[in-house]
Amino acid sequence: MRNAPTILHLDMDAFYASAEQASKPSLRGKAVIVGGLGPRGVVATASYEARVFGVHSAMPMAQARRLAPHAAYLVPRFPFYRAISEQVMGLLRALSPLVEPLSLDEAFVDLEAGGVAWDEESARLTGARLRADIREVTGLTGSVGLAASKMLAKIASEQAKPDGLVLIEPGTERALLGPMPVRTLPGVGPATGDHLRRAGITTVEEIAEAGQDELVRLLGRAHGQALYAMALAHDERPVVAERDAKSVSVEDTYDMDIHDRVRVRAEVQRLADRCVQRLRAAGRSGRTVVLKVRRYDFSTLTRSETLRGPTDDPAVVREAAARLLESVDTTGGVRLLGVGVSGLADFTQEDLFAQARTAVGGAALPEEEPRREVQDEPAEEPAPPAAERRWRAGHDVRHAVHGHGWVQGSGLGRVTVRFETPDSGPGRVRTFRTDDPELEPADPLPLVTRRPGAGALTTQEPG
Ligand code: DCP
Ligand code: MG
Repeated sequence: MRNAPTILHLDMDAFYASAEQASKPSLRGKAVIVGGLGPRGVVATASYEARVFGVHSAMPMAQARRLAPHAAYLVPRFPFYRAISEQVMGLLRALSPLVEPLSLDEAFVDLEAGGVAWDEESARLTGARLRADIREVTGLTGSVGLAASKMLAKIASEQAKPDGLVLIEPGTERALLGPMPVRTLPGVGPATGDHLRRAGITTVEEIAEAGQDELVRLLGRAHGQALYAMALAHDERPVVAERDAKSVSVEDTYDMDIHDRVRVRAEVQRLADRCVQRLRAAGRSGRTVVLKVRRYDFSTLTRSETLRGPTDDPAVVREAAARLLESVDTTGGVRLLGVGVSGLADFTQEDLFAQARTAVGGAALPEEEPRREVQDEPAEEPAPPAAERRWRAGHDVRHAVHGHGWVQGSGLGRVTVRFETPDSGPGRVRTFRTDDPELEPADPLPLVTRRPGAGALTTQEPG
């Protein structure tokens, strides 16, 4: 392990919700919940103001509504978040060739490989500058962790949240990890956590004290050894630039074998979505979809399917992964599932969408419809009438007279619009008929407006 804290982990704060608040001045400082709004919807994320009520990611939306009835509820706008993510990843790539995105709002950066940091002081300075740059370019805040390993850098950014920076000094890792709950370590989910607790192990220090043999006895060879090493703060995993990677894949090991075929299918879909998130965060696309299955008896098989053209479309990857799963017998139960995309290429989004559509046999979405992203948006029944479907809660609109705004709600032939922009004050609400010819869907406005040669727009505003 290196002896300088030059691995950086960045994680944007309440990413989707912060993006919405920056875009909609009336929501700043308020509880905002983003996710699927249908009866089976789940929370993608909640603003920190909403977290006070106990709302968090992956919670059923119905439960969130009970906890925070007065919050603003919005559907996710993935193209908007992706555009911000590209700005952030661009700033990271300016620091180092070794940038490993984990999702739209999260990445590791090897600062040493980029020559921008070599010791504690230069690392701290680089991290602080990065946070300032992110704020200036995107208008949003991100938290930074710095450490000598990926595991510790990620723990540090978690501690830094929200809007902070934490640096873990090399040599202090074990003392820091010791009192932390076992769940802090990567790969320890609820079931492994329970398993360890029944053996009297609740903290990282207790894992270290138990020793490797005991861990292997409790959790099996691979998992036991890996966990023991992490408890000693040993983590040699390098930062791998997705650009150099030949494939992008995600996998999950399950604490208990999954027997239920429906659950296996659902897990594969979820992994496909996560894989596409990583692919997109890296600005890439791929032609071959790979499914990996490790069965109850540790027999591991992979199946792959090559598409006609490269894709980064979640629907295409999901469908291919689902097809591949149909050729695998999982009756005895599975302990690991993985989905990957290989044959990577750099393509512009536009090309990809066109090719992805061909790849699924011309099942094209109408051009004028915003692309419905599959992730976290299960089919939401009942479908609203066509006129109202144009006006999705939270999406931007433009009115011929009143200008730019966003849909606050629609129904019964009416649509309510709040007229405000990222650099206006909180705006006023007006209601229109859903077929009002003066109202049309619009693209999101940039969160930060800059004049050539000038700083941020704030200098221009009176008062
Ligand atoms: N996300 C999601 N479903 C989840 C978790 C996250 O759709 N179960 C989405 C919404 C988040 C984004 O991914 O905004 C980033 O995930 P994070 O876990 O980093 O959560 P946040 O950025 O929202 O909050 P934090 O400040 O805790 O990082
Ligand atoms: Mg985040």
